[in-house]
Amino acid sequence: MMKYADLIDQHAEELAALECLDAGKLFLLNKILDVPGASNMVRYYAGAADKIHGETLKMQGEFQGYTLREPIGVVGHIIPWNFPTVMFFFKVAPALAAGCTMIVKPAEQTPLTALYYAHLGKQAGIPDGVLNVVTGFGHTAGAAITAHMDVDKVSFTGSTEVGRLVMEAAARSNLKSVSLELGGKSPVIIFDDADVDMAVDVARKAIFFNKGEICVAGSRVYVQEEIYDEFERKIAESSKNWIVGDPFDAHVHQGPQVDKKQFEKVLKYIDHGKREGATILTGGKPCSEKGFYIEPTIFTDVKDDMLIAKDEIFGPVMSLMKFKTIEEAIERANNTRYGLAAGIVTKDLNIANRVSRSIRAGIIWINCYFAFDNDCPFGGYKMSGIGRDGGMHALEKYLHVKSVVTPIYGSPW
Ligand code: TXE
Repeated sequence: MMKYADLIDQHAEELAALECLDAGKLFLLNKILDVPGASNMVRYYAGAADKIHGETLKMQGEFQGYTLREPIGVVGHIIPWNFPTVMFFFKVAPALAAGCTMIVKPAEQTPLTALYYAHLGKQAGIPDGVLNVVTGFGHTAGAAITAHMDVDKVSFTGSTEVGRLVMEAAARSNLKSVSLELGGKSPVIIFDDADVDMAVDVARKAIFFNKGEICVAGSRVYVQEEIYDEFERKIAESSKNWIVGDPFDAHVHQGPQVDKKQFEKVLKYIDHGKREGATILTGGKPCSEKGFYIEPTIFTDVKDDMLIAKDEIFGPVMSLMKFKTIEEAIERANNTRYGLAAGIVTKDLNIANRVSRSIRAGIIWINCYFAFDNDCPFGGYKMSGIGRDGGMHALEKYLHVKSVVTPIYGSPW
């Protein structure tokens, strides 16, 4: 695994370019964040591989008992197109460390880096048959994995709709273990005492980073009434400096949506928002005739029950809303079927503590957003999923626990 990590670093330039061509993700960020993040994650789990321990059990009878933690077996990893590199290693690195064999099915939109990572894995000396990449569509290649009788576990990241299909297929076949990382509609709550410029920066990144194609995107922004007007004015100004264009250009903040289907889906939601009575503060249309570029879009006059405030759009579209009290903010933030992430911007530690414990979501960012680390478990409450990627928690998904019991004084049975 250490050798694998070194090879990833040595090929960072090609990998970043492939990701840019395939997914429209920014070349520079791929090169300085996603690819080195991947090798770093491989090293993190490599360090865990020889620290997977069992326990000595406190048996009441005259028995000696202990547990073994064994690889769960053959794992199917089904991954999406928005972070092809990060998703690949979120799944593959802990499963390798746990001793599993695996089949990775990348998204049909973005198979290139997964194939390159398989090639580097072979060069690193991972034995044949351990790390396999099978490209293909979801309803064929993906479904074959989820229904297979010899696959022991599926680890899936993608839409909530397909997550449901994955569970159904597992239930109908061999009851394989399933973990799901699904969609989100994450709130960012900005309190009156916040530094407004910092809050604008957090909220802007939370939704426009990676063109909004990110499961933890902060798509619902709630701002307390005293600072609302100032915030609205400043975020409108700042979104003018958010540059959309060629993802190979180092000055660009946002590339094109991944494909035509996603581009059209986002525009449909924007149109729906207008028809429901929300007001466009900035953006609201494609940037150019050619390519799948969409202006960073902010809606005001949004009601909680509008589709744009309820559905995962997966594009650069923010719903900006006003609130009065902390209780109201908590209630509205939790009023969603999702529970993946949340952001809080405040200088008041009591507010930060209270709100972070009251929001039902897998990760809470206080005065920041997207702060990830290898050791940070990540996953959803409610319909955002089951199980955790990241950290030592991810290893557990790929391990069985076996109890072994022996009589201490010969066999009494
Ligand atoms: O995802 P799918 P799509 C959300 C986001 C986006 C929407 C649709 O809102 O707009 O989903 O994106 C495989 N059996 N997210 O359609 O279909 C598929 O081939 C087994 C959030 O691209 O869920 C791909 O490898 N597998 C999300 C993976 O599932 C199947 C990231 C994801 O595709 C399958 C992506 C089937 N029947 C989209 N059907 C997040 N949580 O980050 C498809 N697949």
